[in-house]
Amino acid sequence: MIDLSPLKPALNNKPILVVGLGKSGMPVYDACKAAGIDTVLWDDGEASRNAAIAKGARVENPEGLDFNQFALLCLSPGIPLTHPKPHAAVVKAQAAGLEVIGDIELFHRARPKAKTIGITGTNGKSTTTALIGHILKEAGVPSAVGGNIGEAILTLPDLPPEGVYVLEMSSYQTDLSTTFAPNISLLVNVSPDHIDRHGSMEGYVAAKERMFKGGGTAVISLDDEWCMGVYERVKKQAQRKIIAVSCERPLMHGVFASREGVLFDGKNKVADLHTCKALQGQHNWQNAAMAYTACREAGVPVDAIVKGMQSFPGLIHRQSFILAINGISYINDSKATNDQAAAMALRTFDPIYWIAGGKPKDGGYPDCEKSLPRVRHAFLIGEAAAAMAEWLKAHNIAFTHSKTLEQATADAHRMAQEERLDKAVVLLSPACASFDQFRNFEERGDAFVGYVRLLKPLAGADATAAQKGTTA
Ligand code: UMA
Repeated sequence: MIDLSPLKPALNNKPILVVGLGKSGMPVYDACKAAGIDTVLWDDGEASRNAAIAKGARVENPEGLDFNQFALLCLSPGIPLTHPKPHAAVVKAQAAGLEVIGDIELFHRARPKAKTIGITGTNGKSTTTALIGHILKEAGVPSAVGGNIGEAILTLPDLPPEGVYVLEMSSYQTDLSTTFAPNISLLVNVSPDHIDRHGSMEGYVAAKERMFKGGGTAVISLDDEWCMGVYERVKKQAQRKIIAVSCERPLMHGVFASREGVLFDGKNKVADLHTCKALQGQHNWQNAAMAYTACREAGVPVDAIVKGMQSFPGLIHRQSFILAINGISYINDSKATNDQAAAMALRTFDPIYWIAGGKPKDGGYPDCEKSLPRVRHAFLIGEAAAAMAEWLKAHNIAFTHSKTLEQATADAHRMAQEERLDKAVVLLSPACASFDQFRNFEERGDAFVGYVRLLKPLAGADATAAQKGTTA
């Protein structure tokens, strides 16, 4: 746990108001308690409040409180700061002239000299974050990985001075980081997302751009117009060393991953990315190029970076290889809860026995549509199945209405093993949320891995080649 005691002098013996008691809020309470800092807690959910009360915390509805008694408001990232409308506690805090910050800002104020690498972007930031953490670990650099990726920052260990904190940062978290910006900041890509929370695309990009204030290094992709805008503005400010990364055009003074999967640093070839098993597909080559640049800037030797990329096991539930049976790979991409994320998987494999469906999201599947010719057959599950069936019919893609994930796994397995097409995959990449049949995407992915592990090579299959490989 991060030691927050250096914060104490600035608090003037006043308590911190903590609103939101989930994954990031409760560690704020725990770390404050350990440091002898008083807190008053609130959560709009009764169960969360009761859990905090059971831990002995002081829980009070901020509506009835005088905010002048507090040193600051620490808000959880998921709670609206500005849009669609600020949470009532934010309104009261602002009226009382109270700072509103997040847990990452608290960390920074307690450990202002800590070395940090921050990763933001719309897609791929978790993979890039995990990859950087893996490379640093394999290279013997003391490091810890946290932030939006799931480990709240205050739960991370206190690292020695040479240690590096690798932080995935969502736009919600950058919004709440009023003075903090990482030493090395990465912008992987930007496409429309979370507009409801930021009011507009410009608001969303501005939140991400907060990662580049002050000095340090900026690593920015040039492959979309929004990133290009950030690149130009950061360059103009001239406060950070800036390194461009692209997957679309060779860069004399930047890092480039070619369409063929070769990574270049300027003119020098650094690695054949096909040797990095968990980093397949152009979107992963972008992640690899970003991670390579960050680790190089952090002082890791190039050969150690390449070794780290090659041994990276990938993220569970994200295009993660489970096993192969007779050359057919079974891939868990349960994290693909929307069209865009599933489209990335569809672009990566060919031919695909595609397990899709679940609780549908608005907007249909325009991104997946572009890769439909790679789908050999779809196996549909959950609430979205009927609408997906109509959509597939309109594009002449064969499908089976399997209803449940267990049935879909069995159906896809049977067909894939009968046909034994070269490079075929059975892919769970639902393009939908999981809540109609599972608690979350993790539970859905775990269930799929469980069903796949029980599959048997079918009659006539080459049993000697069966079931090789491990879960990533
Ligand atoms: N709550 C209220 N009032 C509200 C809204 C929420 O009281 O109006 C309470 C809820 O009852 C709940 C708590 O706030 O008890 C949840 O807070 P939260 O939504 O900020 O979520 P945490 O559990 O604290 O998890 C957060 C991040 N969640 C969000 O940003 C939504 C996690 O990112 C992150 O892993 C975690 O901190 C640790 O740092 C998740 C996420 O969905 C993965 N991120 C979004 C994304 O990736 O798209 C941004």
